[in-house]
Amino acid sequence: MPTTAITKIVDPVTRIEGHMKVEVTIDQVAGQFEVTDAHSTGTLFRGFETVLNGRNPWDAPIITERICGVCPVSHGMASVMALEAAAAQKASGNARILRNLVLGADFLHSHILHFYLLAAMDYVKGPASAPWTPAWAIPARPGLDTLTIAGNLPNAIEARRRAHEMGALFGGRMPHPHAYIAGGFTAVPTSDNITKFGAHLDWLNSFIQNVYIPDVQMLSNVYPDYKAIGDGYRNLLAYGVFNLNDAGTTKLMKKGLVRAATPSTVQTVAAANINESVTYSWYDDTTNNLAPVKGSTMPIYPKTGAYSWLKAPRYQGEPFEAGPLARMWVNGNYRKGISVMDRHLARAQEALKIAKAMKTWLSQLTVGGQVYDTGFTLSMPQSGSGVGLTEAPRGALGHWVTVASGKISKYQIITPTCWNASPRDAKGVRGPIEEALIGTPISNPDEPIEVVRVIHSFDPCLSCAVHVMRPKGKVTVFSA
Ligand code: NFE
Repeated sequence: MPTTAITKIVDPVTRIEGHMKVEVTIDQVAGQFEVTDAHSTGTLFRGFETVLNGRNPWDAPIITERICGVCPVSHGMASVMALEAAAAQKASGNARILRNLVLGADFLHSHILHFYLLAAMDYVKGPASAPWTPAWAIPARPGLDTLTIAGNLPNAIEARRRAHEMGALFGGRMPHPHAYIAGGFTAVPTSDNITKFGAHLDWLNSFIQNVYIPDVQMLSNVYPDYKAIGDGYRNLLAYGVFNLNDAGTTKLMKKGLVRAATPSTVQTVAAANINESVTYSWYDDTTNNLAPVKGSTMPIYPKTGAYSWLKAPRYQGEPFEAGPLARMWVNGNYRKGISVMDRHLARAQEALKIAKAMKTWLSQLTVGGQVYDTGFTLSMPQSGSGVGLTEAPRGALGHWVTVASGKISKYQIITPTCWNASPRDAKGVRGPIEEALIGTPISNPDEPIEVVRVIHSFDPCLSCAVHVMRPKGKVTVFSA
């Protein structure tokens, strides 16, 4: 272990999008290196809210789906929900079911992609060639053969392709399906599409049960120490998703939150309790601590003390973790723990829950049936506002829209990664990933693979550049 500080750039740290860096301070505590502080930085100004101002409200789902190629369907869903709330309408019947099916397919592709192509590489070695190298040395632990390229990785790629094809069968294309419109859905189910969708779904159900879940369990068995690493605040938040009736009163994954002090008590969630702090974000301080319905996107760069383009969303002033573990915990489906490995296990088990439900939904479609609410006014209200709270694969997602003179006058989006990867808030309280990193034991400060494992357990839709600092030493920089 080096005793003199070093400066080093590792590029890339891993194989995800390039919009994030995390700076950690590593120090010796009781003779062991561990993370003693962390700063999470979103390095990309997204600005979709600004793009939407002055647009026709009908454009919002199409535009907001472009926020991301991994979770576009969730943005389409949140957007149509917000518009329908503004117009006091709801999609029903076939439209509700088709929305669920295409969103469900997106969850399946995303969860499988995350485990095999993004997270597993933190534990097993790839071949010694690009894009697998350069890579940090991973201390060998036997028993992970199925996670290699000679193991289930090719099957995972096929699983992802099949899930994408399912989305395209009803959504028209993947990513960015254009089928989500306020008031309904644009595709009418045919027997042919239902049969094709069902064949892929059966294959995926089998893959999830017989390959994905056993592989995650195997990883958890080989790395039991990661059940005690990366817990964070233990506050969990879910908005709920997949309406099971047209009124939206029952959902496959319900809305709720739990706090660390009372983990068995699911509390209600109200959008009015959410606000966003910008004290440490590159936004104008006059927009600090606003509820998203009143929120504003006023970039200021540079700004003293700020270190992220992410705002810091808080619920009743507290940071909350969003994601599959939050959803599964709120629903009572997974309550074994909160840690790196629990996030992976809950994600895999959620995939099975959704895939099984999709089989039922498929059987509920009416071939050739109506997919648009004819009672829906084709013109949006000239003025009004609405919120769409739903779930993306990575967790709670909200869109807030205000319409004035027939145009969008305000649009605010809070993504799950914004909840998880947020910087400090106005009170100086760390975001969930920052907090989860504290106390993480590090075996080699020059190649702190443990830091990446904690970050990846949240499945952030970002790439990570990790800055490692040692007090009194030079700075070691790992950039993606
Ligand atoms: Ni870009 Fe997304 C999901 C959303 S992450 S992947 O899941 O919303 O913030």
